[in-house]
Amino acid sequence: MTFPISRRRFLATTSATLAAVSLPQLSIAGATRHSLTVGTRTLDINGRAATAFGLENAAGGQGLILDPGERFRVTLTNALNQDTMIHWHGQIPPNDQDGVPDAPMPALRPGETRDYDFAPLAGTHWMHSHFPVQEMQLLAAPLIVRSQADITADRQEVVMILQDFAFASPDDLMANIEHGPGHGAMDHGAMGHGAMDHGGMAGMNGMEMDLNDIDFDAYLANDRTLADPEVVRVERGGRVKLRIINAASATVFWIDTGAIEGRLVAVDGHAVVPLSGRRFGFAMGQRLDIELDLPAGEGAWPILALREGERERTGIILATAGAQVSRVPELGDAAVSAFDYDLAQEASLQNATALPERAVASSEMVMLGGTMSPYRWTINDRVWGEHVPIQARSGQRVELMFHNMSMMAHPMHLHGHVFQVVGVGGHNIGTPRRINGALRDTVHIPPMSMVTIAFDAGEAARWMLHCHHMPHLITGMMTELVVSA
Ligand SMILES: [Cu+2]
Repeated sequence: MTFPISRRRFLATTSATLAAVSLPQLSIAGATRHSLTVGTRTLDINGRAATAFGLENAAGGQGLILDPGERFRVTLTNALNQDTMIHWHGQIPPNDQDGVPDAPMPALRPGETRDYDFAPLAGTHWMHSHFPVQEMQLLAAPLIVRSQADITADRQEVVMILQDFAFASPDDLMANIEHGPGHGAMDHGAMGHGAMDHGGMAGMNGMEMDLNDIDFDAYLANDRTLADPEVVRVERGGRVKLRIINAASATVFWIDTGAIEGRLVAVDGHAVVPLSGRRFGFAMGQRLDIELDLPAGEGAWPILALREGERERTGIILATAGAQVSRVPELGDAAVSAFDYDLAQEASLQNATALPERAVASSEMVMLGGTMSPYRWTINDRVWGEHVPIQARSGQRVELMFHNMSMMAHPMHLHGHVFQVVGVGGHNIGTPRRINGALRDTVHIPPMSMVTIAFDAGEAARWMLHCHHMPHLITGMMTELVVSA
């Protein structure tokens, strides 16, 4: 998934299947209507054919890249034999284009077509089904909106979308989580948690946490594993901007830039004060933009995504035309740590543009809870359907203090808003403190910790607030922010 920019010659790639995202079309800004079709596709997962969902554009690739100033004018077609609904994650469309079934628009029936038209936010975003079981079957794709600065910068942009894949159906995966392998085992103590691998890991001061509910069959970067990774051709001494999307249903990753030190320049599509490093983590729903300055000579540089708490990894390879590309094993030497159990990364992020100063009109605690057995995840002790909506008034400054009282982390996504992370605290963090943190749409709350977000309530409408861990969402971890006029 690479595309050229105006000041660079076209960079050829080695694989015929690389054009996963369409090349930006030359167009008068706003005049083009794009088409996206939700359908099925066949992937090769380590030599075994797999059927997955996808979001195909007119050029035959997945997802969409928009030019600066271009409107999001899309005709979406449901070519599945079941209902679907696509959410434009990271965008703030009018509420009736937000893409949540029956909130307020009904899902698209098989064969149905629907038009979308709104002014998009620039940055690295994505699109996915708001039916969790469809997202678990890879119904997700990049949604990249380039800025004028992207056009003038002399750097190659490389999109990397990460997903977790299982041959088993989502229903079987859920049955395994809830009841153990074979669905019938009642003895959770002896049988463990079925598909769960007991990814428990001690934090810095010994606190146990549960990391991974499902052992997937494969971890994908741009639809491929490290057995046959995408090789992206890069120029010697060139600058690369990685646009990385965690579209996995239940996997937190560390991005490892290996030999090259990276600069984290944006999260969730919003600029941060650049942060240097070789390893940055992110949870489901989140995005990382990382700039790399390549060495002057020939070379091949794997950009890896490491599954937190485990040895599995995936990734792509950046390689100059003459470089030897060697095989990167799919298992690392040792398990990597849990991501951000002490909020060290989140607390080190600083927005490039803060929210305007404004008095806080409403401040609310949001308790995140749940248990592995029974497998049930809650917001304010309630599941979706029994939830009590959070209220706000349009234009008012709202603060939500997430308190995670459970042993799993929860990436919390708020629809229709960009928020700022303004506070961290908790078991591994210490006394709550204010920070001038990142602008985001999805924030990761580790076990026994708290994170405070601030935002100005937007359009008067019902906006979803939910955990982006799909099995958590399936069991009910969603509520609403109801904004009144
Ligand atoms: Cu969760």
